[in-house]
Amino acid sequence: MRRPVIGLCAAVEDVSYRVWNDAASMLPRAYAESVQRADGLAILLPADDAVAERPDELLDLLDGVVFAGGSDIDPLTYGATPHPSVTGTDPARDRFEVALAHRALERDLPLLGICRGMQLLNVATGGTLVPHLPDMLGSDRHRLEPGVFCWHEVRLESGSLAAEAVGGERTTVGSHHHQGLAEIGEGLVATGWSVEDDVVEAIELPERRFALGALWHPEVDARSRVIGAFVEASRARVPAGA
Ligand SMILES: [Mn+2]
Repeated sequence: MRRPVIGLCAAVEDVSYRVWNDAASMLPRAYAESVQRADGLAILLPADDAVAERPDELLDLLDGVVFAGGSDIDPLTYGATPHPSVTGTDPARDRFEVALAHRALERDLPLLGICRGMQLLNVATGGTLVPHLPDMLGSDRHRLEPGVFCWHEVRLESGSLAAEAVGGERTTVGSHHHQGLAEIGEGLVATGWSVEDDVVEAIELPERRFALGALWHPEVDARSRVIGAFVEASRARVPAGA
């Protein structure tokens, strides 16, 4: 049987490599490598406005889709006003990912949102975001140092997909975010919370076979079972004999 095809939505960032400084479609390699370790076929998906118009053209090729981390979602995407801490937004990426998330949910295609991708899943279902958590918490404990993950405890709802994917009701997670969820999107339920401050860290759609958002980064944690659980749910979509 072939491996499940897992699409990873790419960022566009200014990147320096060898003699070049250029805008690049990119993701940290941990995303692809964690999918490959779970015996999935990882492919990188650059934003594409034609796909935003007709998501089936792309979703027909996939068994699962990952909304990855990256820059903040444009506040205009969810009807909020700009905030000074929100920079580097990419409306084309937002359009592409919101359209893919909508249609993937309609088709019940397995999807996993990580960090920004968790926030994207919330926005795509009509939810809103806290623009800058330190304004609310009085602390930047979910993003202590630029470019370094900090680790904190999360508790998970018993019997939830989040708890099943993690393999327990308590876990330590790699964190690097300054935004959180305000209003929860339609059909979503919160199933994970930061132990220290109750920030919502996991959301899911119970009606779907695998629709999970995590505010943390399972792809950088070799002990995490989350990517493996997602790839297994995607594998179930591969036709027998394919
Ligand atoms: Mn966190």
